[in-house]
Amino acid sequence: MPQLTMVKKPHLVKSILDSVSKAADYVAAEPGQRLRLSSKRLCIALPSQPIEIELGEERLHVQKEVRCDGSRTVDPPALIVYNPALLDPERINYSLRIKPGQTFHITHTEPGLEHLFRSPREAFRRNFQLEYTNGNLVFRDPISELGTFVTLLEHDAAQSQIVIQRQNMIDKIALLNRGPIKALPPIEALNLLRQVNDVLRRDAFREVDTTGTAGGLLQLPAEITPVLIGDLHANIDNVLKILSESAVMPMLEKGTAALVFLGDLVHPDAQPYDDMDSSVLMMDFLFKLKLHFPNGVFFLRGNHDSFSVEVAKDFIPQGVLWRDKLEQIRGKEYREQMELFYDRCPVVALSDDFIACHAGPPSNKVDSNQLINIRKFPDLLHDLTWNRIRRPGRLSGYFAADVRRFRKSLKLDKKLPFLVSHTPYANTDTVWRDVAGIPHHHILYSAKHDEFSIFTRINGQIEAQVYTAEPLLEWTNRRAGCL
Ligand SMILES: [Mn+2]
Repeated sequence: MPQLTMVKKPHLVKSILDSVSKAADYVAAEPGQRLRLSSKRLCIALPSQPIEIELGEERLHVQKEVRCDGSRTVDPPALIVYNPALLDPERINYSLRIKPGQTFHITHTEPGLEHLFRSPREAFRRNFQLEYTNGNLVFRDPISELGTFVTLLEHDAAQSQIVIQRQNMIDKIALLNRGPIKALPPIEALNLLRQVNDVLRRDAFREVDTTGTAGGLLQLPAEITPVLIGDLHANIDNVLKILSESAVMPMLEKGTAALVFLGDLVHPDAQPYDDMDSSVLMMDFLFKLKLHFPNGVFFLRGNHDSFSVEVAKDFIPQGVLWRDKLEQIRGKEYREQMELFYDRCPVVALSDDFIACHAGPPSNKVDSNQLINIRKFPDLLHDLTWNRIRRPGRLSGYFAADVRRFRKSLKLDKKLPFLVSHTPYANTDTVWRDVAGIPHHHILYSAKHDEFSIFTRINGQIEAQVYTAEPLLEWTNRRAGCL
């Protein structure tokens, strides 16, 4: 009813005007209209279309973040910022999220921001800011003589290139899995795991130990882009999110990227802790992935990748429950094969620009020969998969000197980034750079259900990428039914 709209509009404008500072110009932007940022602030109600920001030669797109199915992620939605010119099927691109209440400020001090631009120095000459509050976008560029323009694009955010690319990737995943992702029948599951264990015996990029089996050290060639994934704790949605993002799938297909899981693939870290079905689903899917990309998928061992009685959460003995569950649904041989799988997992990953393991540095000197022959050194294995960083209020745990010794004893550069998962350092965030003041030591966590982080190589640099979590299993399986 047009009359209703006519009556409502002034109120809408008024409420928006009330909610922003008087210094801002409220603009009812029309699609296609190119607005020049003057020294004043420019305010636009969050539109359903992406907005293009022109900063000289550089273009950024800002849009509300939508899921693969077009629905919004959270309410109010986060914004995603990316450079459409850098969306490339050959390399992983960087994107950034702005949550309600946050301000996006283009400045060289913001970690990772340079990866949004082809020539970041040019972009950093400006002082561009985007404030996202109360459903409004407030743009500001005090250095206006350089000419900064804002254009509302014609298409809906759900039809943007970045969303369509992700939908195509989900279709690829469904094809790879040959149908919906669900727990396999027992015989099929056993055959799959046996094949994976065969691959692991002579796994790529791992020098063999004295028994002739692939050793505990994964040495990833420098030309392969690593995608380092922290604890997942049976959160399959986050695996699907990582695989659907950017050029991960095309690069896996070409052999130019590799997934390196930093352990703790199983056992939920949120209630119900005793649910083992999600862990069964996770392993079935990851094993298929490993067989599909034998040289592109690697599982470092975590403390939860075990049937140990030591493994418990809130007094729930997840290790024992996991063993019993597998024996109950898949039989004794499957359980034994899973034990063999854990035994054959590497423990440390190394490349030219990072070293990574599940938990933390060992408490003693170590050389690469010991890492390769880790099965002979159970204490070393325990350290690398169980150690925790020393946190406020705790007396035990590793600290800066242990990290230094770890690098030094392996003759590594003292600035080589050392990445672990295992211990979320705080309740907020999912990545902690230079954690506890330890230089070049970072913790990432990939199991949370609202957001999570990975590390990857962007423009030749190991960098964290934060993603908003998204329930993708259902969408993937729905797409699988359509293919
Ligand atoms: Mn752990």
